[in-house]
Amino acid sequence: MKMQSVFYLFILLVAIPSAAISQRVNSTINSGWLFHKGDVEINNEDLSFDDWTTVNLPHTWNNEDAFDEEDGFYRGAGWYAKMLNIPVEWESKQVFLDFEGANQETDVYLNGEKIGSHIGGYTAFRFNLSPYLQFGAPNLLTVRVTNEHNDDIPPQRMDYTFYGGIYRNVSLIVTDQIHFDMGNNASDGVFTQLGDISHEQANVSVYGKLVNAQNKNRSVRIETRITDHQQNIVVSENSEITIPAGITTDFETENMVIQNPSLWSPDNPYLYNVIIRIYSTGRNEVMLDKIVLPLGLRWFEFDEQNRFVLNGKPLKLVGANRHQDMPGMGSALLNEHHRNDYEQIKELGMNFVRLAHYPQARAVYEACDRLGLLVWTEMPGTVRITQSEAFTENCLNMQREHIRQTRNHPSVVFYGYMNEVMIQLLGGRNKNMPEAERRQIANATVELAEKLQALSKKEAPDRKTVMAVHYTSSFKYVNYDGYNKYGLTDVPDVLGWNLYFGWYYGDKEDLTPYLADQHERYPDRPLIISEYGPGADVRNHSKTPKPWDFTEDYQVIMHESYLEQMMNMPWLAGFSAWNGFDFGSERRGDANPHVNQKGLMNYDRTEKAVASLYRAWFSDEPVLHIALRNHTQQGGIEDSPGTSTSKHSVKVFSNADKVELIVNGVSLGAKNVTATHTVVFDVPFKDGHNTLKAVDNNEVKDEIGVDFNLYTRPLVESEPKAIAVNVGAHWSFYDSSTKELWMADRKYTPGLWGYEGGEPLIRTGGRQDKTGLSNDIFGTGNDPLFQTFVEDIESYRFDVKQGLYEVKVCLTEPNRRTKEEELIYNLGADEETEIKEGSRVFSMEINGVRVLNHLNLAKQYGPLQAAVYRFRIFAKDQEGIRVKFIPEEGEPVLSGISITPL
Ligand code: GCB
Repeated sequence: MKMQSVFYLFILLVAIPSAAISQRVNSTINSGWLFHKGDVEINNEDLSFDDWTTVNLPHTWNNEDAFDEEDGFYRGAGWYAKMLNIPVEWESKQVFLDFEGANQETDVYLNGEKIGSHIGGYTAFRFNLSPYLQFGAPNLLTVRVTNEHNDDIPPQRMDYTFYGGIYRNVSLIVTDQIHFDMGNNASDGVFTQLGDISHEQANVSVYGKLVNAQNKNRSVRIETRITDHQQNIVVSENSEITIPAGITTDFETENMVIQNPSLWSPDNPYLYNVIIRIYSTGRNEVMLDKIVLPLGLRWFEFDEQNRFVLNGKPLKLVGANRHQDMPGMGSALLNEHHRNDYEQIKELGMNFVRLAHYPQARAVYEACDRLGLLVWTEMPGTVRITQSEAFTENCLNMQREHIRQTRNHPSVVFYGYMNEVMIQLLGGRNKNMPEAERRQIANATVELAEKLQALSKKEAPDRKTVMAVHYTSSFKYVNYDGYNKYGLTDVPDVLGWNLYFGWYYGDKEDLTPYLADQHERYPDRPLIISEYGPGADVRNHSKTPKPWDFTEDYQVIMHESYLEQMMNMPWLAGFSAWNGFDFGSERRGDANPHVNQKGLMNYDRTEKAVASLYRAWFSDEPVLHIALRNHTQQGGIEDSPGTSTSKHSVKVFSNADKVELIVNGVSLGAKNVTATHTVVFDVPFKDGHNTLKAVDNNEVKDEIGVDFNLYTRPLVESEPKAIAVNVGAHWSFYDSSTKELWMADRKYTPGLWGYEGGEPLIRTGGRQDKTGLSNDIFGTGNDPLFQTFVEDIESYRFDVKQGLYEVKVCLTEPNRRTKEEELIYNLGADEETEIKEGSRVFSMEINGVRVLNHLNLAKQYGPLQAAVYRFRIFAKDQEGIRVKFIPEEGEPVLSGISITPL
């Protein structure tokens, strides 16, 4: 290695505490790493860091490329390097290097020598550095991480982005030679075990291992204390133990009794601490190591009616799923980001979270303990298993690490393995698979599930196991009820159903009959609806919302219906919405490409309207919310000539008894709030600014302003103003950067505007009709505007007053096979829809003037490329604006059109 690069690295040193320490020091070393994307030869004499960049951890190399317009994202190796300045005092200590997570295979080198490796992207791992360190000297730490696909490692394909890199904290932990076990799967090394618990008394044991890394026997005293929330000592036990030289020994403090315990629950997340210390024995006792564990006293079970029961009381689990990524950062989140997310979920009034689809950061489990969120945590989900021995081994190891790393957290109640693991096997793609082959794969899957079940019960006998399966009944080609048929659903203690009636398939109302049938046939099975919910983009709104329009309105409608249904299934233990937050899924082409938009919250953590619906249902705080926060820019045509208003229904979410809405100073009256916590008012919007004030029977108030663009009937009755139309769509799209409201489309009627000839592109033939495309449209961020079309359009007309106008035309060549075919996780993907191939050529005239000649979008721009033209046109009196499409080959298409008076 070149001397000058070493010197450079010295400058990046992070101060590592070197004071004499009698107990462990745990310090992150996240700052000032060098990073190189791609592989390097680590032992190469010429290794230079010249083209490496400085990064701070957490870090991923996919925070940008997983969102660009090119297919795929970098899945390969990356190298990290950091110089560690190791003080001479640490020679008498033990130094451990702790990774909270790196995706997904990691090799670690110290001073060029490989010291270990780890498989799996979501669990922590740790190495003892002491045998390799040079004390009082700089040591070069290099780490190779790769997120390349590996058939032996779960997850395989999933609907989320597998960001690569060291995306969680890295720490040095320095302990005495005598310490609690640091080598047990990066766990605490010490575990709490709850015994009998009642409202009167709780029984707690603590066990673990002690390590003596010295070459002489040592006698130590172990002190185990339980302290309450105010740090008062509740119980304290001592024991003495001799640890032979170089040996790891078991220890246990049994049956510590707490009288009148404060029980842990979502309403009262009371945490005790267990503080375990090791002291040297003899005249001058010195504390050698100390560990502090959270302790929540609670018990849970399922009753005969399959209800979840916490501390003796039935509790419906109400929650959300959560993925670990945010805009611009990918998965490289700070502890604060993790904590904020769970605080936000809790604030909705929820008591439950599913950490889909993998173990999450330590800060997450700590937050859930503190906030009182019951946790379903699972090992990396996968849509298929591979039948290699290595795959099985990796699954088992991951689950072991996962459980040992998290089982001290009282919030954790469910350990999951497998998510929709038979989606490929039972899907339409495998319709021609011989039954014998399908059964063989199914049996192998069940066998793996049984191994994971056995391991999970052994590692955490006091928790329930769970798996999530998907709806299979209406799959066209395949065995009805596959999961039950092959016996997979008999394996876990609790079954999670991911159900998307009203989105990927069926009607939202199908939820109850489907699940009731499952419950009837398997009455002993505790059930959770582990996923449900439609995609929603807060830029899209509709008066006639439908599945797949990605409107906020449809999202509200579907959640309203699900909530009502789920709360009326007494035997349903609980549910978790898909998803708490939008999240990155590189292959998706929805309204905001590369993002799965089923979040209750946007990707940037701002709220969608539906979040307040949950608050109204579940929060203990007063909730009164006019559901228009993301819909303050609206437009429409007056209801009938001369009314000067346009009526639109507005929802108010509330947990009071009565709500009154006052619009522009006029009361629309008070309405009773029903059990669904939604009140609907028919609001007459006037042109310009409208104020809406809601007040409930407890004097709680909410207020919002809406800017409404009212168009008169006929248009010529008022002064000309801009009109923008999201052609082919039944929803409006708002572009906040240009402040354009692209209104829902309409057929032309005299005096107003609309298309003549042709029909909106609706994809049929799948399990759900879809308006427009679900593809990334290149060269624009306004995908919903370009994703819809009127095909075979003849003309677009605006019956406007005389004047000079700018006419803007938005076009895209839609001819491409839909990418959904490739998105295994898209549950509608077994449809055989193909967007018609073939070229189209057309010309365009505006008011008789030829403005575009022989336009061939496929040839000139390529498919799915946004093309925009602006024209100036003088509309004569009585003439209006008429944009005519003249077909030459194929059918003309139009995605958007606007006119602006100049
Ligand atoms: C599922 C999967 C989840 C997907 C979700 C969806 O069933 O478990 O990973 O993201 O559906 O949005 O399609």
